Amino acid sequence: MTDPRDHAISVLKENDRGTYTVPTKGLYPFQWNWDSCFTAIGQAHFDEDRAWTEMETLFAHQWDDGMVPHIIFHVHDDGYFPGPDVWQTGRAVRTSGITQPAVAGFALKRLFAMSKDKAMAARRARALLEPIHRWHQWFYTCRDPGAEGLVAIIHPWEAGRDNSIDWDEPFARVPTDGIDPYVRRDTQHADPAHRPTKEQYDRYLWLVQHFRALGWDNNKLHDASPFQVVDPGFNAILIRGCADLSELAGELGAHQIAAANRDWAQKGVGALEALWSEKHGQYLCLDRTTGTLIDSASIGGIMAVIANIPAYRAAAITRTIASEAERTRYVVPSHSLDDPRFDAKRYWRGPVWLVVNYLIAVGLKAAGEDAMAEKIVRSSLELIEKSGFAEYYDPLDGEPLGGRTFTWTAAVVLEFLA
Ligand code: 9WN
Repeated sequence: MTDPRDHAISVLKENDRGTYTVPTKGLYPFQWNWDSCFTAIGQAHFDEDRAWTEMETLFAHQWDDGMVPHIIFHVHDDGYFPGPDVWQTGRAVRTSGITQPAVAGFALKRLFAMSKDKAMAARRARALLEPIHRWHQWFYTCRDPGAEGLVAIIHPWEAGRDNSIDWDEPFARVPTDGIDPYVRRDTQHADPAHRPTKEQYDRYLWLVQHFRALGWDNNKLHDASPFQVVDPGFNAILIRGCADLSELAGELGAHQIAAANRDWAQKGVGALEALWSEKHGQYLCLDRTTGTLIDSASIGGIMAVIANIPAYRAAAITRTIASEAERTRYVVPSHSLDDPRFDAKRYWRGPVWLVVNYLIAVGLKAAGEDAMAEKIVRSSLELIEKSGFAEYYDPLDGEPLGGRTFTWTAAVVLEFLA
């Protein structure tokens, strides 16, 4: 194999479409929200200007209400389903109608910290402060109507962990009647045994049609959704995004943005406590429609270390990862091996995702858990040496799974090597 750094850069360049980057050719031919934020961090290692452009393109497609969509369909491509004709969100440049984890605040601060051209960075960062702030505000207005300090996702695709075991219970309440006939494309690019099931796709589609019938009106969608889940990982990313945006805004003189985001971050960290499970040694998802914690120990409750959680919580999470590591060759599996539903090869039900490893390693390092952070970085680099820049990997044997030549995998490898 060529030098991993050179290889990672070549993957990012291969998937670069000029002003945005596709996650991988074929399987995902458009721009995805959280992928783009990680991509920008990767690009900042070799092309600062291009890194800022990646973020700017994403925010150029922000909705008027503040939402930043999970997919931007810049070009026509039948290779992906569901495409813009299914979403029908009525935007000039077509987009999906749901969002994804709010990595942007974290990415912005990281880009600014890495920048060599500080004058350019300050100018471009300043222009992004307000849009990112508006997105955070949208979350706390539209997805936290009870002002609890935690937001709900209303579709599994929003979490970015599409078929996680976390959703099995609440997802069972989503009907499948009346969905339009459809043909999946993902299973033509990747092994169907490593992707979500047809039953899950039926429910994904039912929710899309339901929201579409409500005209994608975010004043209505949360309450009208039969699926409302408070995911600790999703919230932790948002909380970290608020904290980072607050710091950077303060540094750049945007004091109102700094204050509002500091408040959201503080309230969010406090509210996360209600999701802690002593039994599992990690956070769990909350089903907002029933008010109960979901008994499912996934990576969602581990990547919560990216928020500034108390050190004793980070220490407990480290012990939980260590216990999983005794039974897997590579860390961190996306679901606990204690759970009979664990599946080493099926997407978010067991495989290792390097982008999640990155968030966990960053969080653990900040909490002083250096040894585990380093173990995660080592394991990640072993995976790319053995199996290349895959979308995800079997934690037991390291088999590469899903798409190949994968953008965000390459992006975080540049961070691991830095
Ligand atoms: C649906 C692009 C995206 C990631 C998600 C991942 C997968 C899409 C899909 O690919 O989701 O958004 O069609 O499977 O689950 O996290 O952003 O890489």
